[in-house]
Amino acid sequence: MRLDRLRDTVDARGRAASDRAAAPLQHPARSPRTAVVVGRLLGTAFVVCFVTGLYSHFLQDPLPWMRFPTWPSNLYQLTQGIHVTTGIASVPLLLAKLWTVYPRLLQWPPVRGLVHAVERGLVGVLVAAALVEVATGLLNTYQWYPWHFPFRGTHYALAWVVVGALAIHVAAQLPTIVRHRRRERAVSGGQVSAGSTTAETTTRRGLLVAVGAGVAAVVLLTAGQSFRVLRRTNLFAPRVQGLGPQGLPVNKTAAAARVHDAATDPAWTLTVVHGARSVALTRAELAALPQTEVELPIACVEGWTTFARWRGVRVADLLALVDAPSGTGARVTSLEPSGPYRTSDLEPAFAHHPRTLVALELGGEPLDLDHGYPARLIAPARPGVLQTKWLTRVETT
Ligand SMILES: Nc1nc2c(c(=O)[nH]1)N[C@H]1C(S)=C(S)[C@@H](COP(=O)(O)O)O[C@H]1N2
Ligand SMILES: [Mo]
Repeated sequence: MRLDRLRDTVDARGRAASDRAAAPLQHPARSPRTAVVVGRLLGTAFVVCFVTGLYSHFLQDPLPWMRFPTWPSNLYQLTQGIHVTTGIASVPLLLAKLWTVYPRLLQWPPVRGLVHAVERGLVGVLVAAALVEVATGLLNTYQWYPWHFPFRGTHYALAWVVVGALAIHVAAQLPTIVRHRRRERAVSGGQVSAGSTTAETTTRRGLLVAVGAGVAAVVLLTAGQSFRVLRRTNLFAPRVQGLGPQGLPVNKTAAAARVHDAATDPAWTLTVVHGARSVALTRAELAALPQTEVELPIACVEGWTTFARWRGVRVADLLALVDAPSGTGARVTSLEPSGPYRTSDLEPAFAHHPRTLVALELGGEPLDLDHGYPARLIAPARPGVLQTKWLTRVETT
């Protein structure tokens, strides 16, 4: 049959070309075991990122039934610090994993049937989604958005793609993963294919040490933006603790938010509303109410956290002025004319929390204009994006 001959010729040529191309890429550390060992670390990093990312997502866009802990007050520093730090750590892991397995792109035959084709296609999706996810996340921490799609929605949707494709990939590779679960097993079990030669083991260890050093380096050089213990080695992170007016970094200035005139207007008042009841308080009237001092962090979604000492009026006390019952939540609104951070909602446990303040002072001085003068919200365990600056209104929800 001529068709059979043609198929055999194509197959032989393809195999020869594949072997020729793959030969120079052969490396003792490019073994299934390396792929499994690095894959385990990378998979763990992705799962940690996914879970902490979901937490951050739902804090900002909760489903109606969701309730969040108000304690510990630095909870979001922990979850988001871990999110960004593991994301950064996954860069060297992802590169090592791709280096280990990319010669497989050249394998012959490219597909061995429908299941194999689907599996390879999904690996393609996984790799592409993971690269975009990690790269956009990293650029976001530097507040650089060189693209035209909304960051949050894309990062969130891709996270599901990555985790879904990862689950299928792990399931498909389960036999290999189990075989390399423990080296002793592979060797003592006499499974020749799974065991390693000494040369292989040595180069693999070398590679893993290099990858481990890479992970340690990127963590040491950036995690100081999130965690005080590492602040001395923070050389590359976009934020430095303690830098900025009143020792606090500023993302959005009053000028950028176009609130300068409204925020410095001596006629400014804070309006507090519950149903038909409302009061408007000047800054002097707010300052004459009982003041509370708290030590609370600004923990930004980009990963940086800075603690500060705030002083101001409890939101609960303001709500009591308009007879709001303790089960009510609250919405605060900024003078900022537009933008996603103009309002934020406090569920009842946060609105009535004794450490949730309309802050007037920071570090013993009136708030800097860039930190939200005349008044800003500060509450425990919330992402920075929800700590609204330049308040004009507090209303019950
Ligand atoms: N009105 C208003 N409030 C805001 C913001 C803003 O852009 N507008 N930025 C938020 C963000 S993202 C953070 S992390 C904290 C601290 O931001 P800053 O660094 O700009 O002070 O304030 C929050 N409050
Ligand atoms: Mo932020």
